[in-house]
Amino acid sequence: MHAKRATTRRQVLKGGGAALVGLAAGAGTASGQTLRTTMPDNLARELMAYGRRSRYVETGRITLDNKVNMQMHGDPYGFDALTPLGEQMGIITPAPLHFISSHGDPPPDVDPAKHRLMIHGMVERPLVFTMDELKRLPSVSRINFIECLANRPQPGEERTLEQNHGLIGCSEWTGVPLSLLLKEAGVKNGASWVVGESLGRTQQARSFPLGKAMMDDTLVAYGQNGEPVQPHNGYPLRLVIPGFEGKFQLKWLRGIKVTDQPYVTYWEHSSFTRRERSPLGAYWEQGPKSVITHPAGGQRLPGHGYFTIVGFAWSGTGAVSRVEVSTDGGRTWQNAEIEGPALPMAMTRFKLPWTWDGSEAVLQSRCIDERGDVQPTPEEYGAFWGEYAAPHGNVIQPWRVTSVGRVLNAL
Ligand SMILES: Nc1nc2c(c(=O)[nH]1)N[C@H]1C(S)=C(S)[C@@H](COP(=O)(O)O)O[C@H]1N2
Ligand SMILES: [Mo]
Repeated sequence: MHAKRATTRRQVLKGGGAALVGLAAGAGTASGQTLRTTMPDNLARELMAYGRRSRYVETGRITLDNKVNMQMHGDPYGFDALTPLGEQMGIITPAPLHFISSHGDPPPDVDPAKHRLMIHGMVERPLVFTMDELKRLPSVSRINFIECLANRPQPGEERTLEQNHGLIGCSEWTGVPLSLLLKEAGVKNGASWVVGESLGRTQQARSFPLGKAMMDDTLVAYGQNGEPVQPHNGYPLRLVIPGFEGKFQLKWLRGIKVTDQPYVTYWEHSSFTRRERSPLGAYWEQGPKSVITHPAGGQRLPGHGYFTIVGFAWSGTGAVSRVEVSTDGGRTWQNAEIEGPALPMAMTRFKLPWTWDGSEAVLQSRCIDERGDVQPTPEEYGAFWGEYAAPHGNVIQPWRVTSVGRVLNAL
């Protein structure tokens, strides 16, 4: 058993792994590492009831100040923070690192014992649920991304990966299908929309089509990655509407009103609407999109040689079927390898080995989803939407690696 493993490793280093030579520090120099060391006792105890990261890990969300919020949403009172995408491993965004996009006010401070969800409006039997009652119903767990529609890459050499793409996160959400609650309440004939209503100082509401609410993927979620949804992400209850723009996925959910028209509430039209293409200005589903997260804008390569290009792809209409990567500014494209599952409406990880020869290079990726939709170039996108800064900037993101290893936004 041991002998076999050793052979395999030797083969890798000798054969296909030739490119890797020069990466490792060299045998016999596990430099600086102390073998017999322990964490202080009290720290070790502290980490037992509820774990924390190693004290050497400092990855954090990139919080945006109110000036940026003012520019982004015209809202000086919002709470917004970006997912540190460049540090994410695998497809799940740890809940403490999931981006935050909140308008108007901080999260409400909700006692779950007092929380209620009301299903009302055009229904036969209005219903009120406690959290305990919701948890008694059959639950569903699903891995889905949530992306803010303001997540669009913008030009500017210095713009980083996170500045252009950090308003996305992917969690395993656990809850009850909204359709189950609506069926229980009995939707009346003529109903066509639902309006989600939230707690909080500004008591925001969002309208979305009843058709999506009745699909079994729309959840009233109380769980995020195996524990209660975090306060900034909607504790104790939020809507998860897979594939739809983030703005619909209401946090701190307290009501679902069934109606025969969209309400176009203040928070729906103030910072989100573009009336050119649809009356609500909504595009609903996020288009096929991808981004290389290493090497990516704001990063620096330590020197030439072997690298693994990694990134994420996703689509609001289903699963990612293929990701192509170009390392020569879009002249040629190669199929990237999908790492881990490619789930519908979930972040999907891709990778491609790359040896950087030290000369300037432009790296980019494009996503093809299961419907066959292809992530557009900025030119294709502009031709369709009429303006580059239209909603859903799902354009291809090129990164330029300079000869000294700086990685710059090449849009
Ligand atoms: N009640 C309430 N729900 C809300 C918002 C809000 O400001 N208030 N922001 C919306 C927007 S614009 C987005 S992009 C998503 C972001 O979800 P997250 O903060 O959990 O990442 O929540 C949506 N739900
Ligand atoms: Mo958002």
